Amino acid sequence: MRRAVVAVAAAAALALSGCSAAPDAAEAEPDVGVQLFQWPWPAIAEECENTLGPAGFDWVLTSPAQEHVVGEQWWVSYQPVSYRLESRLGTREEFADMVARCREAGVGIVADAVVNHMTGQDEPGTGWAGSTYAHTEYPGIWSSADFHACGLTPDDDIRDYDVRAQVQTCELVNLADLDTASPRVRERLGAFLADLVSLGVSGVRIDAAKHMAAEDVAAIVAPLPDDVRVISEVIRGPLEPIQPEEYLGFGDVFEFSYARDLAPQLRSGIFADPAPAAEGRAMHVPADQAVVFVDNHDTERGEAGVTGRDGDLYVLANVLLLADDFGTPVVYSGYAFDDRDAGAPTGADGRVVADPCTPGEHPDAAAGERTCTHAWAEVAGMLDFRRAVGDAPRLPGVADAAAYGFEREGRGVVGVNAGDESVELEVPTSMPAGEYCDVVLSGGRGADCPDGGAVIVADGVARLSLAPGGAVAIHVGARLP
Ligand code: LM2
Ligand code: CA
Repeated sequence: MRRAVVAVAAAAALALSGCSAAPDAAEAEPDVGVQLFQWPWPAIAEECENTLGPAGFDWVLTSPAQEHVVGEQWWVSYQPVSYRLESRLGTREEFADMVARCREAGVGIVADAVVNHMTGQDEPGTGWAGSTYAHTEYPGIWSSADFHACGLTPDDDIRDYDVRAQVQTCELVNLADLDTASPRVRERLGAFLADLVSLGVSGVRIDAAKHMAAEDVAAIVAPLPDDVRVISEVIRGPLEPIQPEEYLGFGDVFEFSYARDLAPQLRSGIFADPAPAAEGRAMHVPADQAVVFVDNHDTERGEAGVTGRDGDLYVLANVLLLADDFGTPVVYSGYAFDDRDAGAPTGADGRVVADPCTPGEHPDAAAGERTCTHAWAEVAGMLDFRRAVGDAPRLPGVADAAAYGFEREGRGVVGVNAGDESVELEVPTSMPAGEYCDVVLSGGRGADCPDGGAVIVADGVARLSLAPGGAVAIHVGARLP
């Protein structure tokens, strides 16, 4: 129901704008997110002011804010102990301050919300903020009657993703599974989300949404205001019974197919044009409800995608993500690691720390250091590109050796080279003839275009000089005098 309202409003806006894609069309509202994985609240507030707002990011996806079990690993964030907003990432006050300061900088906050489960601990314990708990006992919040006891597997753990009831009512890696069909449970979880909204968040990520029946999630988010963005995390398993499409009735979903399609193209240097966004892409939810990404905190530790460990290819992946006309892109920014479980660096008090990123810098992050993806010149340049091309459609591309490029009709041209030979790529374009500044190299600062940053468009062709592992992008707003 919530989503329907949004869709009708969007359709009305489209009708008003006449749906024109002419080169002088008004720039479409860009809508780019960034996942600041395990970034503490005060540091996110600073990034909003110094880097994200100026670069034009629209929202930050945070890590969970809930009180969690005590431990060094990053994933303690996914074992809630209570709904107090007191965590290694900051206090309730700091969370509220972050939301306010980011909003002031033009950046919304999308909070990761863990509502499918509580802890995966077998022994009783005390959480980060002092709340006591046992596996299915959370004093003042939940008792064992509020949890599923699926009775479908020997230890009540999920075994078989082909069995819907197991996936949704058994325990995910021993995490105590809330009975989200219960009205009482739904109401309490809804109150938690409402609390986040009362602090000003603009959206929520529903963690482990696949592990809750879509109707349960629908009921939990139903009381939220219509303009709160709900993004369900439903990892697409192509042959599984539970599909992301089930979760579109009340919000958007993360579309895992996007990165799975992109990565092999970059690795092989063999690129294929996707179907036009308006027609939809195979195994993708519709573009207007798809949140797409190169990687996230789970895939960079699991799936064989392109990640920060892939050097140039990772830059190219982000360039293509941001140049595309499909879905809402989320840039991922975390920290380098060599142990999957390793938590983000902490101070003496056990709280997570993060130094500010320097806009335009692209540090070579060693294990434990922040990648600062969101501050890279290449990313800032592509946000600039995205603003300039607006809703101009992506046209069929051209390939030459391991290089590939395409036009956003009349407004921008992008090219990447996934091979180890230089390529002069000729991309047909209806952009006006002239000299343009490569925004990937310049970080979007077109006026003082760096040496080697000029790209010629003549006779309906953009000539992109693509170094091995390089990317170039030009747009109508970065034409040189
Ligand atoms: C998610 N989405 O659906 C998160 O994106 C993902 O990062 C979470 O897993 C998962 N679902 C649960 O919220 C992470 C991490 C796991 C970790 C869990 C719980 O990837 O490794 O599991 O959080 O903290 C860990 C141990 C696991 C153990 C479990 C419970 O790795 O071996 O299971 O804790 O103690 C016995
Ligand atoms: Ca469940």
